[in-house]
Amino acid sequence: MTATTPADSEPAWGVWATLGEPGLLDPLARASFDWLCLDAQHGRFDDRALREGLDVSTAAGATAWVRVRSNDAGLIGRALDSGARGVIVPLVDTPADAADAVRSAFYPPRGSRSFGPYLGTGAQPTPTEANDSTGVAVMIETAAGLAAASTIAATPGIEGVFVGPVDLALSLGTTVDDLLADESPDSALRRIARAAVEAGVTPGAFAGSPGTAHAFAALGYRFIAATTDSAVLAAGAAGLRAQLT
Ligand code: 3PY
Ligand code: MG
Repeated sequence: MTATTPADSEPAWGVWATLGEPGLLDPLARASFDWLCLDAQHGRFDDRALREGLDVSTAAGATAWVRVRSNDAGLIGRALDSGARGVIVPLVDTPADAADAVRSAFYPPRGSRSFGPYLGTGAQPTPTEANDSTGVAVMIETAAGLAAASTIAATPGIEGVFVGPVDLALSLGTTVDDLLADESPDSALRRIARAAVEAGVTPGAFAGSPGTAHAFAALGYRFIAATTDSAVLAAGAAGLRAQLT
């Protein structure tokens, strides 16, 4: 994801890792997806698995993001200290929440991230290098976040907004299928994508399956988690087993 991802470009397709197994990230990282995300909110990544998973992903040449557990300066700093390219921050409801996430992710003068290069391996980036390469994507996944989508997307320092469709559907009292099927020009998912594009940041979303990923792409989303580590394993295992019958 870059702040300049054009609307007519190919989406950046990602894999969402939830199993908390660093070793699984090596084959995923080599499978030519554009990015990976290690999910420390709902996935099984504890602090150590996150660090090891980031090492494995980076060694395999992947661009690895972390979905942090919450919008917390300590968690955001630690994910970045461990080598994440950027953080995906859940449940961002207001521009003030988005500004908090940015402050946590960048060193002064842009933010208030604390320096302590002890978790990563290899040469550690200087604060200036880190500030130039760190990404923050804020999740819009509530009715409040939807209402504030334009001002959230316009928060200085964010690289993208990222839809959590399941929480968004829960918060709006609907379903993900109905959100995707809403053809009105002012549908929730179109409003969020439009807010991002108008603010010059990338619209992203969790899809979880190729069909849903294409549906998000058709709505203008360009940074899309198209599958998960467990879905990859299940599909691979089923496909290989079928070859034995
Ligand atoms: C959601 O759909 O709410 C998510 O956070 C995806 O993981
Ligand atoms: Mg969610």
